[in-house]
Amino acid sequence: MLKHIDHIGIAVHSIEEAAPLYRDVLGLEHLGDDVVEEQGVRVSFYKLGEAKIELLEPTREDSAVAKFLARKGPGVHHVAMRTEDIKGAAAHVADNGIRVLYPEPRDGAHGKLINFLHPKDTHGVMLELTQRRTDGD
Ligand code: CMX
Repeated sequence: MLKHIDHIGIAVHSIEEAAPLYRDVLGLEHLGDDVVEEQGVRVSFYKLGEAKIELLEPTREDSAVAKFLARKGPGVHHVAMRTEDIKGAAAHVADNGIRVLYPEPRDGAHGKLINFLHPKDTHGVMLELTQRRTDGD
């Protein structure tokens, strides 16, 4: 059902301030940036093997990431797991009593389909399901 970790999302106040650690000190390749208006975030991706680090900076005060930062401060916001069948994976999880946040997958960064499992049902770490639309990454 799940292939591998796609990325780890880290909430930060400023990508500009956080990026030098990942890019320059840790030496991770910068894969690109995106803005996901629906989620109220600007994101920046760094390659780590077949997985990525995703820095998340809020673009508006009412976004989930802004709320997270206000409540907890910077830190791990979610772990994303790649699947080739996001609807099937979400249905399976929901059948097992875990809250899936969206009835249908939504658009994420770089055109991926995304959905989330409620962190209160997943031992405190929010899990994201993600599916590529094409062979691109
Ligand atoms: N990880 C772990 N716990 C989290 C969390 C997260 N990412 N987000 C919220 N929580 C916890 C809070 O700490 C809080 O716990 P306590 O009550 O024990 O303090 C509880 O959940 C409720 O927090 P809240 O701030 O009141 O948040 P809401 O209930 O309004 O919303 C959630 C929580 C998960 C439904 C909402 O954040 C959501 O819809 N998330 C999915 C969308 C998202 O996160 N988008 C950003 C990423 C986009 C991307 O990667 O492209």
